[in-house]
Amino acid sequence: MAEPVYPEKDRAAEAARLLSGPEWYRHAIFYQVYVRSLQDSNGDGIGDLPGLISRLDYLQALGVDALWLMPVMPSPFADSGYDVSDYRDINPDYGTMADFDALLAAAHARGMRVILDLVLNHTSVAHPWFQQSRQSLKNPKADWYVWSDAPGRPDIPCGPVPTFGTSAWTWDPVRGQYYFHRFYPAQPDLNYWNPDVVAATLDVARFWLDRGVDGFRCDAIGALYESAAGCDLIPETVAYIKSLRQLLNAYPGRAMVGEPIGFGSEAPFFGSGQDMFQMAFDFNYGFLWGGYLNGASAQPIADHFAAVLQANPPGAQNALYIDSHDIRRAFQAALGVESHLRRAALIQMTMPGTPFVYYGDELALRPGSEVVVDTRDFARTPMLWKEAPPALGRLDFGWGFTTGRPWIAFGAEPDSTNLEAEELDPGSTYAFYRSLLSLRRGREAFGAGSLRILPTDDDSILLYLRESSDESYVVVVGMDEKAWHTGLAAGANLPGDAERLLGDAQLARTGTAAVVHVPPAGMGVFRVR
Ligand SMILES: [Ca+2]
Ligand SMILES: [Ca+2]
Repeated sequence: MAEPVYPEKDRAAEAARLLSGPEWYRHAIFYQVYVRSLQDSNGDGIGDLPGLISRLDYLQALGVDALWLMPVMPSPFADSGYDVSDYRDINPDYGTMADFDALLAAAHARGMRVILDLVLNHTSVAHPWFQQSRQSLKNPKADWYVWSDAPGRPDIPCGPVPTFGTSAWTWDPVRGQYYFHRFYPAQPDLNYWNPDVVAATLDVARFWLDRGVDGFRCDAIGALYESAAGCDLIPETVAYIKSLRQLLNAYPGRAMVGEPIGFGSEAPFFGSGQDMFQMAFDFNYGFLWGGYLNGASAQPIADHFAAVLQANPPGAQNALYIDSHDIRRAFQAALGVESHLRRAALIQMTMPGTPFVYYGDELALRPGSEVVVDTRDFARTPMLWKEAPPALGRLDFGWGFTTGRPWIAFGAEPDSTNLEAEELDPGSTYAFYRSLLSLRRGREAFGAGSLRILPTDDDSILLYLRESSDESYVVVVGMDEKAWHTGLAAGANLPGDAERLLGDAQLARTGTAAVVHVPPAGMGVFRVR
């Protein structure tokens, strides 16, 4: 091993400094948890909060700073918990409020934060608010939902979000009217034009902040209000988000991330950078990286991130993911090529933004094939913690997730994608994630540094520089999986010599130019100052 070119900082101290400051969310690595599929503690086949608590040490060792819990509130489960029937309790499948408090305490004791999925656009049909609203045209909550005599209203020009059906209106025989829903019929939209709804939902946020949560991931938040002018992030919804942010600001050190609807710029979700969301999901990269990395050209990725940086106000940044509960597993988007997935993760960790690792990304978890709620379940299969003893039938084994029968069948190839197997293999995706998360930790340049794209004369090489006040890093990602490439970046003007911290590419300076040699599917991260 060569002598380090640059004196190493105390990365743990740097991480502690960055993660305790007001912009901690820019430096944190988030981990998206589907509680149902992470760890079962009582053998009923359903992951739960005590199970999650038992895996916090694992997550901390992996390098995770914050957890996003997908919905943990009571729900009839028509949409995997995104149909809430009680905003102030815990789904009994997952545990109790005492279990939740214990999770918060255990996470905080490890310096990890916990944000909750806040699903405010709609409730479950089973929510008492809806049950009351549907009773008559005149009751205290008659106007809490969006009702109509016809399956449509001139002031509501939108249909359902694609994949949730063909009509946004469902007949309710109790009330004798139709109700509006952007998502499944079991998810009626709340009527935000009613100030009581605004007050009640802000109160829900207050309830959880008082309980000690560190913020929210706001589901479908652009869809709160509808008007003749449109249904997505109209001015009234913007005003609501600003109220929510004001509420959040009363609690120090909290942050929230918004889920846009569809593609386009995330910038409208940030406002000034101080008055709406701190983070919003980057749908473009999350959905399209598979195509980017399959192409030979690095240009679209470079263009995307350069445009993002241009559009976003100071302090706010995109939340970067390579898969989630809503889309296919990263392994599928990578067309089954793990090196492809790893390069996508490298970009996710080193381009401007906050990385959100979906549980199982670190194992390159394969998709499942069983459907319980809908086909998105293919990306929601349980974690694989242990190898199957040879004597046991693979299908009957719980893989360390459960001692019982799992709520849904495990994903494909469990023999090679369980944690025990990957821990033993220095070439595994898990080993790669360990080094990748460790690389990002305590390095301000990746969380909040500037970005300079370094164009080379070979378009199958993505090359960029991230800089903080006292450190500079070069990242190189090869687009080609089959051949070596050499690229010359004229005028790169790198500030110093290259010390490779990760990967297999080579980087050298020749005058003001930089030269990179990239193996097939190669990559590299270099410190240059
Ligand atoms: Ca359980
Ligand atoms: Ca709505």
